[in-house]
Formats: sequence, C-alpha cells, structure tokens
Amino acid sequence: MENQVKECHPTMLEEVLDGLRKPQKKLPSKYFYDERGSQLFEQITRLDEYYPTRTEVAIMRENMPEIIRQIGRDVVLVELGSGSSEKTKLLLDHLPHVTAYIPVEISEKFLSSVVEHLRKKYPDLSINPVYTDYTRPFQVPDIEQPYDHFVVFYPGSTIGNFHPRQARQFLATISTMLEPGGGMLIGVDLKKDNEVLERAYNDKQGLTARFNKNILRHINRELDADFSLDKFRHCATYNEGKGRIEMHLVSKTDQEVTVAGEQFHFIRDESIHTENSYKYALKEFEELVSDWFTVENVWTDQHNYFSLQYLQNNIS
Ligand code: AVJ
Repeated sequence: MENQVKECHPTMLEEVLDGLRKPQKKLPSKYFYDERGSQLFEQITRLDEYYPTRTEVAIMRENMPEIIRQIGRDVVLVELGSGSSEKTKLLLDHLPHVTAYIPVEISEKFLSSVVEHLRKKYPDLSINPVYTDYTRPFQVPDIEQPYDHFVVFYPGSTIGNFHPRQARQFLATISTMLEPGGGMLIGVDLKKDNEVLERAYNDKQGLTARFNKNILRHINRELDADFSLDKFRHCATYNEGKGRIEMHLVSKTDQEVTVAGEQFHFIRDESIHTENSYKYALKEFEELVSDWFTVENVWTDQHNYFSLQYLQNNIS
C-alpha cells in the first residue's frame, strides 16, 4: 500500500460544531464509537431484532471454502473498523496462510484489549494495529514479511453509513491504496421489507436508543459540552425514497446546549440527525463500485437480507 499525502482534516470539535450549526442539525455517526459505544454496538449485534451481524456470520460460515479461495494465500488482511474482530477470527481460523493482520479502529481502548486477546489466540500471526479514524488518510504499517496482495475486510455493512457520493469517494481512496491483485471483502445490507428494517433499529430493550444517545455522552466528555441525555429521545425510521434508515435524537423540549463555549438552541421536536444506514439492491451496489472494482463474487442468505461480496480492484 502506498503512503498517502497528509491533508488537512477537520478535528472532532470542528466536525461537531459544523454539524450542529446546520439548519438540520447532524453529527457524524463515527462518534458513537468510544469504548462504551463500541460495547453497546457489540450488544446490539446479539439482539434478535438486529439481523445484519447474525446473517453475515451465517453467510461466512456457509461459504467459507469459497471465501477462503477467493481471498487467496499470503495475504495482508486490513480490517476497517475492526471492533471486536469476531468475524475476522472466522477467517483467521480458516485461511491457510496470512502474512499479517492490520485492524484499524477509532476506539483505542477497545482495539488494544482486542489485540491483546488476538495475540494470545494467534501467537504466530503478525498483528499490526492502527488506531485511527479510517475515513481520513492513514499510513499502513510497513510489512516486513513477503506477501502476495492486500485484502481489505470491511464487514457489517458499515459502508451504509456513507452517503453514496461519499461511499464512491471512499472506494476510490481504498482502490489507490491497493496494489495490483488487491481486493475487498465487504458486507452490504440489502433492501427489504420496511418492518424488518425498522425493527432492527428499534429494539424492545432500548439498546439502540442507548447507543444513539451515547454520541451525546461522548461529545460531553470529549468536547466540554452539556447535553442532557434525558432531554432527547431516540428515533429510527426507514426513508424509502432515499433507501436508508435514519437515526435521529429528538429534543423533548425547548432547550439550550453549550458545546465548547458555543450555544445551540433546540425547539421542541427538533432533531439531530445522527446516522444514515443505506440499504442497497445488488445491482445498485455493483453500479456504485464499478469505476474502481469488479464484483467477483456475491454470497447471500436465504431471505436475501444481507450480502457478502468480493470486489476485485480494477486499477493496476
Ligand atoms: C455498524 C453501521 C453497520 O448501520 O446497522 C446499529 C450501526 N446503528 N444500530 C448499522 C448501527 C444502529 C450499524 N453499522
């Protein structure tokens, strides 16, 4: 992978203030993931209502030999937003020879404890964690051992958090990072019945609501802000026209909130848009990636809820 030119990127404070100054207030969904947020997300993945994780893991288990063949030998596996690395363990248990594993994760505390666990479980594997926000250019550690190619593992349909325009930009960046022969193993959530979708983001236990509100807690701690979590309610609906689940935090009352000395006014029922989760038809996704990647393989479940895809880098 080539090193990237370091550009000027806004800080968390700039991104947060920028979002809150908009007529429709919004916050970048990556700020859900402090240590607590990462743990809450792990709990969400085990909910009955939340089909994506369970379905993706089942797809992996059912198609393992083919997936392994597709990834190939002597691979450097880069995982973006590695979280608990649960799905990676499935791959690592089956891949014949992995040169190195590079988990990339924004939550430092969370990643360091996962890496500790992985080093015990795979003592012979070279693990080179990168603690960063992978939506910004980052340097991939030098790989000392000989390797054949890079594969970027991007499971969970996290690509759905990007607006399609941003997703294209992101794919273009990944494509320039990959040397010839490289590819991407990516999870993509599919369009389906609205009810199934909405249930997945409105669980009975209220875990998704806590996860959503955790973004305010994270901002309070990190940026000297004074959001009261009790004064907002969780809202998640499927926007059919745009093909996305939208999560919002809705103000229960008129209120003022201060972030790093700047005041923000909320009227009752005004929302902060905290997340988009785009759902794709297979054709739409193929079209989305086509400037940079060829869809080599698509694996799905029996209900066509979710897909795991192998994208081959076009650019050589
Ligand atoms: C991790 C981005 C794939 O969009 O389904 C779960 C995050 N948000 N519940 C998703 C999430 C609310 C999740 N992704």
